[in-house]
Amino acid sequence: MGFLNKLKEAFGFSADSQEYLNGFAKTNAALGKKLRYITEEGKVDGNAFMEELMITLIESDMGFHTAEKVCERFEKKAKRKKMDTEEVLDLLTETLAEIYNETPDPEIVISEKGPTIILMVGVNGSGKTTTTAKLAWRYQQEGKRVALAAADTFRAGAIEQLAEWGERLGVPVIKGKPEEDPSSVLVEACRFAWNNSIDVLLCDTAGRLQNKKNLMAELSKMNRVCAKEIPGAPHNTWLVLDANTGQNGLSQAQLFKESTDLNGIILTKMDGTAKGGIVIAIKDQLGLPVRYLGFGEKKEDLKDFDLNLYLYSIIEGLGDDR
Ligand SMILES: Nc1nc2c(ncn2[C@@H]2O[C@H](COP(=O)(O)OP(=O)(O)OP(=O)(O)O)[C@@H](O)[C@H]2O)c(=O)[nH]1
Ligand SMILES: [Mg+2]
Repeated sequence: MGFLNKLKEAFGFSADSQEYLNGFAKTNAALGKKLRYITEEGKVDGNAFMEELMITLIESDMGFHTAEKVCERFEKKAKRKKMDTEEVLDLLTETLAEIYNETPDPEIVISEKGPTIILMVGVNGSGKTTTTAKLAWRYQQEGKRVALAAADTFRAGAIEQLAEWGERLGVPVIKGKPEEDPSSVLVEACRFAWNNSIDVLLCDTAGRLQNKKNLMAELSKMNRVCAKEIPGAPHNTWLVLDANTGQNGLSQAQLFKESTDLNGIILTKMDGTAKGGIVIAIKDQLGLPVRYLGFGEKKEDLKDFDLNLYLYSIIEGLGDDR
């Protein structure tokens, strides 16, 4: 059985299949459908095909280095065999999976004793606050006791934005005052979580643009105060990235990675972009796992990242024009 057929089976059984198909429709048009077109029309011979493949991968935002790696691996596996469209797409999908799986994704850290603290970081407008709320809802669905820390004391209206979500979801929100030191909000939130047997404390932070030195100083202070309150905290620090920012997002991720101990990426606004290739670039270039994908603005629109669903959606997609 071909690789894509195996994925198709997994796909049929998943509850998230439709969201993935819709969310990745644009990437599928720019990547899977385009490659199908190139191979079906017999427009290209070996070298020209490799060039087209490289361009298509770069256009899907896989970035130059990762795209080059994919092409090299693909060429090596193909061994100049004449392949039909299905075989080309099959081999390509297998190559992408191999590159993603080169380093295993570590598990999400759950605190053994006391609340699990999750810090949400990222530049402004990336979707931190919305994603914090979506995660709160997800953990609630799992029967966990959740609290939120509104540690964005920088942007006007940020505290109210999170407080509104808290009210809608029925989740307590520990609020700071505008311009208060975000670290002092975190201390208060950690104490609240500890004293109220909270399972998961999600901390929304400010998305101000800053240089590496200031970012490092702010994040290391937040880390220090959390660790003082709760052993091992923050247990997870997740970078929220707007998928539309593409390669620019990758440099943002690099800056955050150098500034703090990131252990996951959340890609938001996947629903509006053809740049789905960024997932492979992030894993390949930064070695960081993609934890969740944001497919919309509602609380239900956050899905676990699943490599099989992702690959099937970007390469095969809805298949409606076949
Ligand atoms: N379509 C879509 N919109 C999203 C998604 N995630 C967030 N948004 C929207 O993006 C906008 C910014 O989201 P916020 O959650 O406020 O972003 P933020 O990172 O907290 O922004 P700052 O607090 O200013 O740093 C809002 O209008 C959200 O509704 C997503 O997955 N898909
Ligand atoms: Mg925010």
